[in-house]
Amino acid sequence: MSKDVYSICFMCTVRCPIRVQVENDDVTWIEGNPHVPGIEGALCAKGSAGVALLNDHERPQYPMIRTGPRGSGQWRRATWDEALDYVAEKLQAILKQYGGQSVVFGERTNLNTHISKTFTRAIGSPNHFTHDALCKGSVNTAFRSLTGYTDTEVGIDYGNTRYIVLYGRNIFESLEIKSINMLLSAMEKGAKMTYIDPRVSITATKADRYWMIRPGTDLALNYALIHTILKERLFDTDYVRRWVTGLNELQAFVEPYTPEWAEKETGIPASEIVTLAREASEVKPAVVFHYGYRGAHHPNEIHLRRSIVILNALMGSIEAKGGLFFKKGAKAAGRGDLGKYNQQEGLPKPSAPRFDGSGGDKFPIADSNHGNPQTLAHAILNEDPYPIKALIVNRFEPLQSLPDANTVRKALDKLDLIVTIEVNFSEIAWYSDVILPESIYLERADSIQMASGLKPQLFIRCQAVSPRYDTKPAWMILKELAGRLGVGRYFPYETIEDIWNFQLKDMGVTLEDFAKKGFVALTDSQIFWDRKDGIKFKTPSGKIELVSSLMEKAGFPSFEPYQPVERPAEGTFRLMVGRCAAHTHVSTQNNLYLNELVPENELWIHSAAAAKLGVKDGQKVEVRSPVAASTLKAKVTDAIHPEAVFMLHGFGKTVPAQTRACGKGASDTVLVENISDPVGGSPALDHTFVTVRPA
Ligand SMILES: Nc1nc2c(c(=O)[nH]1)N[C@H]1C(S)=C(S)[C@@H](COP(=O)(O)OP(=O)(O)OC[C@H]3O[C@@H](n4cnc5c(=O)[nH]c(N)nc54)[C@H](O)[C@@H]3O)O[C@H]1N2
Ligand SMILES: Nc1nc2c(c(=O)[nH]1)N[C@H]1C(S)=C(S)[C@@H](COP(=O)(O)OP(=O)(O)OC[C@H]3O[C@@H](n4cnc5c(=O)[nH]c(N)nc54)[C@H](O)[C@@H]3O)O[C@H]1N2
Ligand code: SF4
Ligand SMILES: [Mo]
Repeated sequence: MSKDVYSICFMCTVRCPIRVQVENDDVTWIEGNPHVPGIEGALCAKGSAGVALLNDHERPQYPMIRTGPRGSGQWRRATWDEALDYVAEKLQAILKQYGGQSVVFGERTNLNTHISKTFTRAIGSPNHFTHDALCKGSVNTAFRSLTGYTDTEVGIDYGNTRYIVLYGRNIFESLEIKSINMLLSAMEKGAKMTYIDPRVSITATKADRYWMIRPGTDLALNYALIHTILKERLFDTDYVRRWVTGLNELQAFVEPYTPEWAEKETGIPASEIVTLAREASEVKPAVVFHYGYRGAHHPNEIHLRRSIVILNALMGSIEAKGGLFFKKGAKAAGRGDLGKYNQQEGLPKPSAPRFDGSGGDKFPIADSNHGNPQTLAHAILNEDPYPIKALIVNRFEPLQSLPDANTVRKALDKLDLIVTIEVNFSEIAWYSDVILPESIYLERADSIQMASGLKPQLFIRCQAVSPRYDTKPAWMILKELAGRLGVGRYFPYETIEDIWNFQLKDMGVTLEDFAKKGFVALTDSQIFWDRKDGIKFKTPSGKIELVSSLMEKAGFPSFEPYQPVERPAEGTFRLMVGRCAAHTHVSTQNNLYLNELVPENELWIHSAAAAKLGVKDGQKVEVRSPVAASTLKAKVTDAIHPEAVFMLHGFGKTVPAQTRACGKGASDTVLVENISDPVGGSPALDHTFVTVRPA
């Protein structure tokens, strides 16, 4: 018997809608949901490799309790009751002695985050964190400082753009299917792309203009662009008059930052900078200066991200066709909100401050809904602000995603309890006391997804096949644990249908509405706000605040004189990191198919620098940073700026149970120093200098 199941991919966080073909409880085919505009059957390599994850023997197959020292790989198989009783007993003792705040729950944001947040609060802890700060915390803060909205509340109208500028936003490798399909169609209609990166990525090869910028100097480029736009009055005057405050202050600030000045800093010719400003202005407001995620992370990142958002504001492209837009949710479509368990009445609101100083002393204006987990090791080691005794992680890998991983590992040794909810034998799973194996996305259903946008839609992850092993969905694991801790009343569901019905109760949508196409559109037409009078900026002034009340109130200047990012000393290089199309962060390196495509990472190094060091292409080199050293193969190339070296993120695994990935390549996370942008909240992952020598 063959059947189609509409669901949501989870080989990466993008969550593309999929159609899964199932025969005799086995997956025979996966493709993008053909009914969803912009997807239309498309799937990436990682999405296709979901089948290999499903059938993988090298993943946790049952609950496991550690029997030897941490990380020794000595385990005993446990039943679910045994494992959950064990965790509950330990947690209870910790909660009693040290209070709710001594337990930290970390996870990558996912469809069930409202349930994990419920769990954390129910046990009295303020310490739920997500990946957000590590990924794009400073982008989030930059948007809030200018518009009052977080970056997740903003989208890009790729399909109608006429001009796009990407700062290390390697969109064709670090990909999202729908965005690149829309962008490619815009490029077919004549949209122009400028790509800026110290490294020739795949995206660089597809761009109309590529600039190999000196690493860490994008801010200088942007100040010169703003200088030119203001001097030549290339901005959208009506829009700026109506919606922007602080233009005079901006004008005075950028006065000294001429294109000629920026040329010396960035290596990009002044005349080209002026040309870009003029070209973009010609097609405004259908212009996108992409605010990016990962490239150019330095301690002053807040000012780079703000300068990018300001360029969009000057083009009038915020809430414009072909520019950026505010995502519209259920309310804008005249519906009630999707239900969330963490909003239920009576759920405790812990009064202790967060462990990570998010929204507090360390990161006063970072988004404390997400936290700043890069302080985890410091907090544990120094008991600052209080003792932390237990860590529960769900779909998050502190040992490969938090900078200076060796120090993180050392800090974990101080904990009384580490519990990991996982689908892989990750470094953190292997270092835990208990592994609670989650069923993979094809084996489980999850909470409904609200996809806000110009046309808000609801998507649903349905279970395609039965679990291959003794695993459970996280929403069930947390409910069963909560029950054992005496807070089961906050989890009033037995089945996924109970969760769905609770979520849908105010929406005017039923489960049957998903049956035909796997999703529900809440409107027929795009919802744009009226650019003359209807844009609902959430700043105190109701406008885009170039002089930001959020920042100034916290004592951070909106504009700071340009300070060049430190240049590498003779014989050292700036370490840059990034992704490739075949892997998801740190998750897929052991996947049977994807491991074959890209089995290890290499160190990109400029050929002149390599020649000086006597390093040959393919040769093993030692890379040494102030905090660690690793070895990997060199990739000698002219396609990188001579001041930098580059490696893919996510390799250098040490868990023997992952036989395909173990010992291959090097971990960037061990090498990078733990330095942060204290205003924006992101770790400065491109701010470490390394030396290189033949191994
Ligand atoms: N295949 C795949 N796709 C993904 C993901 C994945 O894991 N795999 N993850 C998703 C997630 S969570 C994210 S955050 C995004 C990340 O998407 P991107 O931000 O596009 O991510 P990276 O691949 O890290 O690319 C960063 C680029 O910045 C460049 N760079 C470094 N320093 C500088 C600099 O000073 N200036 C400039 N202009 N560039 C610089 C690097 O050379 C690198 O090419 O991708 C998403 N899509
Ligand atoms: N050094 C360095 N650090 C970085 C980055 C970098 O480039 N360099 N990138 C940063 C960025 S952009 C991001 S977004 C973060 C991402 O950081 P993470 O969220 O930690 O990384 P992921 O690889 O997305 O997934 C983490 C874990 O989730 C597990 N997992 C996958 N699917 C499931 C599931 O269905 N259920 C459960 N329970 N677990 C699952 C995977 O096996 C993996 O171990 O890392 C950040 N940290
Ligand atoms: S981008 Fe690829 S891996 Fe990520 S959700 Fe979409 S299909 Fe799956
Ligand atoms: Mo990310």
